[in-house]
Amino acid sequence: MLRMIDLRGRDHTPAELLAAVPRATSARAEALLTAAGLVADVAAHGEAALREQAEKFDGASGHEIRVPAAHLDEALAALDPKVRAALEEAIVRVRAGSAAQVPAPSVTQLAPGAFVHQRWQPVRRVGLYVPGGKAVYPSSVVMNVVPAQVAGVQQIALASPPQRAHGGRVHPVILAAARLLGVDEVYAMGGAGAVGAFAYGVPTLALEPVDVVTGPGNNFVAAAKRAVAGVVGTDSEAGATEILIVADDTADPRLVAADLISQAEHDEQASAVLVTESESLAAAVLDEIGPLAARTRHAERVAAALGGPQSAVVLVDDLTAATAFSNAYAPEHLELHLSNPDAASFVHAGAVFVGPHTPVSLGDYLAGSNHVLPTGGQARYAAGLSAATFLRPQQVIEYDRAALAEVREAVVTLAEAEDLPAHGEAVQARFPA
Ligand code: HSO
Ligand code: ZN
Repeated sequence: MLRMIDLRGRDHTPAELLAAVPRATSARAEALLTAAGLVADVAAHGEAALREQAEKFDGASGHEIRVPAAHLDEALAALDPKVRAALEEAIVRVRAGSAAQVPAPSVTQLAPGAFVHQRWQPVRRVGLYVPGGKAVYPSSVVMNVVPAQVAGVQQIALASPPQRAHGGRVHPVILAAARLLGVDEVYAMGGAGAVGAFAYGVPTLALEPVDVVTGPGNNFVAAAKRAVAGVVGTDSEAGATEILIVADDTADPRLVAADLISQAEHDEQASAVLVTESESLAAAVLDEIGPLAARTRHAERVAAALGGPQSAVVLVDDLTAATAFSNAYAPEHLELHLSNPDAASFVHAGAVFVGPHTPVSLGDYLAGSNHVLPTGGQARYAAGLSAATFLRPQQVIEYDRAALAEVREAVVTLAEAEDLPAHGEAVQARFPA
């Protein structure tokens, strides 16, 4: 089960901290080669390549790739009313949380008659990918579609793999969630090929190329997003789930154990890490987690994730050392179970969950935050999926004659310094002698 690492007694560099609890690695370079091949195939051969790949990877053939409206309607009609109500609650909350992510436009007046406006332009058309392999996540439909809608994206297309068990259709709960959100352009296509189809378009399906592709996926989907960089925008990569909990001896070990298990449930590669200065809490969590993990439905997967080198209980000297560990690790999810939590000092985390009543699984579904978050330490520089993912800041500049006159000499001077005299002359042309 979970191993214990004792880092007490001396300071550690961020690199040493990372080496103590190494993340599960993925065969990146290999996946990139494969994914680039699949993307190129779809770019060159369109629908035929998609069908070939569906047969090979999803065991589906003869299916309708562009999902007919009737299938979406049917799926929503068949949706369990309880699931529908829960999804509707999630949509309301995530919509409110996403609206707060839209920055207000601004105007800066630099001098009389000199203005720089900053406005936020939505991308026109996006392709959202919803995985359909090991797990089927209608919540990910909500987390992708809602921020795009809030940002003002005009066209939203969605792709998810054809399911053999459903006659080559997209999973019905995914279809129902799309329909609930008013998304009617849905494709039964998966993996790297789907990313390629979004990036390059597929004429026989009337699938127009998109401007941005987002969404979680396996290694090959992540690699495909890299392969199409420069053709379309993409969001940051969301890989195997991670939870890091910083706790002191006021924490409830049962809740800490339950939350570690909740994210371990996703994947054998998931990371679950507890960092604490309290020996008694560490011992209590280790006592709780074994029996709890054994009783859970996906006990095997959970045991693999908790037993892997990527998961551990880490003993540190004090809260400062715990904070340093967390900031070095930059987890996807950070939970604080502390008597006096100071979320502000935890600067590197995809999202921070504060207090005993805020489990990560709340955020996975309907806290009102987004669950597509940077993993693998990318939280040091990358953000989770948000309305901002679909917005581009654009500056609009307007000077009047007097304002230009004021800086005329400075522009000419810099233009001369760069040996670009025509730049200066363009300004001088506004002031004929
Ligand atoms: N914890 C996952 C998201 C998710 N959980 C979807 C349940 N469904 C990655 O943040
Ligand atoms: Zn989850």
